[in-house]
Amino acid sequence: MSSHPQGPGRRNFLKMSGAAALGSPLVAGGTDTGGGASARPRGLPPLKITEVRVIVTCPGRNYVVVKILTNEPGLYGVGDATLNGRELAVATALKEHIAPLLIGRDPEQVEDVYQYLYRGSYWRSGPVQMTAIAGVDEALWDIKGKRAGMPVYQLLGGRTRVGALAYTHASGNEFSEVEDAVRRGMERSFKCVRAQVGLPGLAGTYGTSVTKKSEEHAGRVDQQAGLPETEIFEPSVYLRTVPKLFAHLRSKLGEEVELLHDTHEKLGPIEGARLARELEPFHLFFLEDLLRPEHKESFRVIRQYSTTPLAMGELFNSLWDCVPLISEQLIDYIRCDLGHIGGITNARKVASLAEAFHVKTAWHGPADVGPPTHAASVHLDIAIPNFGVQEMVFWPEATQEVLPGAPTFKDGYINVGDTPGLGTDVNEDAAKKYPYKRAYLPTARRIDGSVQDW
Ligand code: CS2
Ligand code: MG
Repeated sequence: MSSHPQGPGRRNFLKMSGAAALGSPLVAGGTDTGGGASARPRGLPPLKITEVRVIVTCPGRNYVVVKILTNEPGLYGVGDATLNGRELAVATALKEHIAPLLIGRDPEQVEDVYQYLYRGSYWRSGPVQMTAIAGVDEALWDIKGKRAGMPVYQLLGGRTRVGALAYTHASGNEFSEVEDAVRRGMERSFKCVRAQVGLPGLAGTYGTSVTKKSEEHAGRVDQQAGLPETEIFEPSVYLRTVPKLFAHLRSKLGEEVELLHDTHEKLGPIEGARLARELEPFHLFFLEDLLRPEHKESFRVIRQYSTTPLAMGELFNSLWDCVPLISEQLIDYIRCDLGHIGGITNARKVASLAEAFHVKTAWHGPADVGPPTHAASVHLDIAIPNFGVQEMVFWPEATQEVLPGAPTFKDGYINVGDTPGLGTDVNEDAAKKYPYKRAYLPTARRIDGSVQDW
């Protein structure tokens, strides 16, 4: 690798190449070691990435953590690169392909690193690559914040709100169980609760085949061993059941609590339209992921029939995945996962695109992405003008031990403090106590045995 073109070395290089005279950024053949930003403005010494550590750990469930170290003693950043059920694919991409590209680079050139990793690999997008990039991106924003002595939300423009309106999960196999779970959420001060119910006669369905504590940990923390479970799903049973659940909840809980529901990409367009229409009287905050991510144009069918607010996006991996739904105003909430769409650098572009089309954000925030991604989401939530709602979880003790500093919850809002950077960290010694366990997401089939989206 040639020397890094920052500081005096870079100035000499520009003189030699004549690029300085043209005022143009660095353009030269040979090894790419960094972008073309001008000389360091604040008189700070040049910063270089010296090491990239990829830490795989399972404090209750698997997490992939990226720790980026610099030549400034003690200055490092931490990001989360967890992709549920495909953790080692991301860890390998990071270790084998991405880490070598980062050594010697200026960690402050966050956008340039993002562009270089996204477009520079030629093979672009996809969940594995974009989760790996997100881990790097979060770590770089963390470094930038620490170096500036500011929390990341300050670097994004400063606070626009006191905290981020949060939602929790409630589920059960009977309507009364779901009702009790929503009540527990409300007692805990949540103003918004997502409600999921089991389907009569079918073994488990998304969001319900979990322990009674599901609303607290919002994930399959107890179900991550061995090979994937298979759930059974039938659209007709689902379509008959869900409107009755919300009729029950509204009659018992009144109008005030905001209710949400996640279809988890299971329906076809006319089924989705029927559900959205039948749920209208119950005034959902939003109805999430009605259709598979491939079928963006089919959201037109749903819009034609219903005024139920729609959310979509946790399976999107690029800015361009979001463009059709946002620019045609086919959804009301874009809910990409910062950890799967390349981190803060890309998500803030998604948010700005959405702002121009009356679309709000609702970043994905389940237990299967780690605390640094949750923190990154909240830093963005409290800095942008078009924030909608933030999905959140409470972390088990073991996760807090390994990945301390997650955002905090109070009076219905999730928040980050004023610690410079993202505010999250990794305890590498504690991480070693919890080795990786192979784990899969569940899969699903129809009653006739054919494959169904889970
Ligand atoms: C989800 C997730 O939180 C949500 O809205 O749809 O629970 C999703 O199933 C998981 O993140 C998959 O790993
Ligand atoms: Mg979802």
